[in-house]
Amino acid sequence: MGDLHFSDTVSGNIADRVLVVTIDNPPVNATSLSVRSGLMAALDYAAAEDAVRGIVITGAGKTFIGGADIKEFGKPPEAPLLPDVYLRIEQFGKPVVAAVNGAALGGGCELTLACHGRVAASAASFGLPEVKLGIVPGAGGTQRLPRLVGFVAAVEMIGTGRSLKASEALGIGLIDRIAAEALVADASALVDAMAGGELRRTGALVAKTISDADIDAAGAKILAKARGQAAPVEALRLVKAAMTLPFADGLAEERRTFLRLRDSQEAAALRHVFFAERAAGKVERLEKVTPRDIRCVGVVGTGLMGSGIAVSALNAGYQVIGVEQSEEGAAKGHERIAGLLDKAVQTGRLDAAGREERLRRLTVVSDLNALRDADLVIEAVFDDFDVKTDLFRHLDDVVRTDAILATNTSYLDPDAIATATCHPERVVGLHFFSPANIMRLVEVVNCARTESEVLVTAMTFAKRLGKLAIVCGVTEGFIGNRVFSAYRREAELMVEDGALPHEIDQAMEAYGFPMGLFAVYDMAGLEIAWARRKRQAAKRDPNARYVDIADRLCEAGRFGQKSGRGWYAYPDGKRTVDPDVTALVVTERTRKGIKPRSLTADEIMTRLLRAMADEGQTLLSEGIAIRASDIDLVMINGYGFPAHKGGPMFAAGIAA
Ligand code: T1G
Repeated sequence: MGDLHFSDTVSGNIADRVLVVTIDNPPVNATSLSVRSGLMAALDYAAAEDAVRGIVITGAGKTFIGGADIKEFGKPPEAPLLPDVYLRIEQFGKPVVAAVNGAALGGGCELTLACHGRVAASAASFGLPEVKLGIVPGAGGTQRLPRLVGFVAAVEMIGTGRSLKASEALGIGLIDRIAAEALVADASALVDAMAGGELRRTGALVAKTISDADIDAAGAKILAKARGQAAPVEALRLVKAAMTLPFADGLAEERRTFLRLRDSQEAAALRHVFFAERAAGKVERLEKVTPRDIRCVGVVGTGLMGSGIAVSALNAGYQVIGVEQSEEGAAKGHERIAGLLDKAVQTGRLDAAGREERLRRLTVVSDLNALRDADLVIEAVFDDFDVKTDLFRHLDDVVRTDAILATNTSYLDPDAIATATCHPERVVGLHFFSPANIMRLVEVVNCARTESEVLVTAMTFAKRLGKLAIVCGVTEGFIGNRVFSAYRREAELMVEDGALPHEIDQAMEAYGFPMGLFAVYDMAGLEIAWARRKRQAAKRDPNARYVDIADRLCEAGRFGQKSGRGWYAYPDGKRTVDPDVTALVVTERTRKGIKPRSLTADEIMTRLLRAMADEGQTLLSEGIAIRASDIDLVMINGYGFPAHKGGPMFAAGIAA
């Protein structure tokens, strides 16, 4: 804290005639009321003191400002309002420079835009993530950013919510410089350089004109991804307005839009998702358990799943040992992993040096004994009970006593796999989604005998991979596949009842799913599920309603997209409704004596959502899922449920 006290969260001190204002409002220096009023008090002070030549604003801790306080969104705003504070900064008679020490997000980024100069630490980042919360920037961001960096870069940032590193921010002219050594000293030097001169006020700048074609092209990219959400569309409209409207009118329009969106269902849903993600990592009785140190990760099986897991672990900085059954298999596994890294280089997500460095941390061998030094071994071999139990028994003999064994099984019982070992307490499930290096979701399966420390270590590991880790109890298919099975069943029942597959898909896509269920089936292939159904046929309840249509499709050799036909036909690769499938559906309905009745898109979605929420309730009552919001996150991140609808439990009013 500095010598000068402006509010509970804002303090200042004077060095070389510059007032250095520090915002200290843990955890992320959100611009809550005491920050806003503290900034106003600091401006009052600096205006009155002749000895003060200018102001530097910085943040305490690792964040500069994480934005407006999202927890305050439901409450009536209290003056001074953020846009007014920023307008005052912009119009201030002495130079105000932001010394950006960490993430400057939302209202934090907007504060920097209102300043006369911006200096950043190399670890700083800049973003306007409001669209991810279903809103638009509400403190001048949509009007100031295009004036500073131009239309295209502004639309890209505001329309997607993507953050930029300091170096990228410098590249587009968002900041003046990256601090060489001492951030605050550098920012103070900029104040000195500006003092007495004409100040560069962002609101007074004129955005560089660009052609209508360029405007349309940049806008089209945003609209293509909006999938029915209002916020990106409004963001685009506001940034366009900045090119034509006077600054004050643009600000007023931004404010109106911000307030309207803030109270929308879409914003409530996305706020729910934001807090759900923060809650997900927390397991009450485990808060005080310290995770084990993991450095070396073994991955047994380097096929599609294993190679993705290996790449994730390499990206997170781990030593990785892949194991295959033969020399030849090991060589292929190495090739697959290197191939995934190559792809990352081609798409610009990784540079050549990063690729080399990762490959130096990788070995792929054909000998399980290589895992004697591993801290964690993840098996990603064929999903067969005997194969997995055999492997775990072997591993038991090879690995250190404190090493953790994780299974990536999707459908087998991990408790039974654990029981096959001498130390079931060190067995845990890590259920990755394919492709594992891309998909964010990991279900961390807490088996009957998993030790707390093992569970916490697995959660911490998944988070270090950059994944969203959701704790889940043991059940067939875990959270995601249980809910998926429930709504898949409902969808197939609806096909019998009167809706055609493409009508269900259209209803889901209109709701916000990137793809309907039957299109997804065709993409994934129908034969694996068919084989499973045949295996389980004997166990099926003969009195339960069973829909045969998928079986009929498979019997007719319609295995989905790769065989050119499935629930749809694919002439020239394009998904089209197939009259043969419609005929097959009609035959099945007649055979069962069902009198079809057509279903509206609303009815379809109501039934699908109810099936999901009911299964979610069952998972909660069985203790498989800890909280309703975890189920929402699984469906959003693993199954394409639209985030802006909050997840099936939120949509049903179960998770507030
Ligand atoms: N408001 C309230 N709480 C917040 C918060 C915020 N903006 N940001 C984070 N938290 C809480 C979070 O719930 C957690 O709490 C703790 O801080 C640590 O978060 C007018 C309309 C800043 C990069 O969308 O991206 O500005 O669980 O675990 O990994 O236009 O938090 O410990 O109780 O994520 O170090 C726009 C959201 C707001 C930024 C830090 N801002 N935050 O990451 O910690 S809208 C955002 C983040 C706006 C203006 C408008 C990250 C972070 P708890 P964490 P982290």
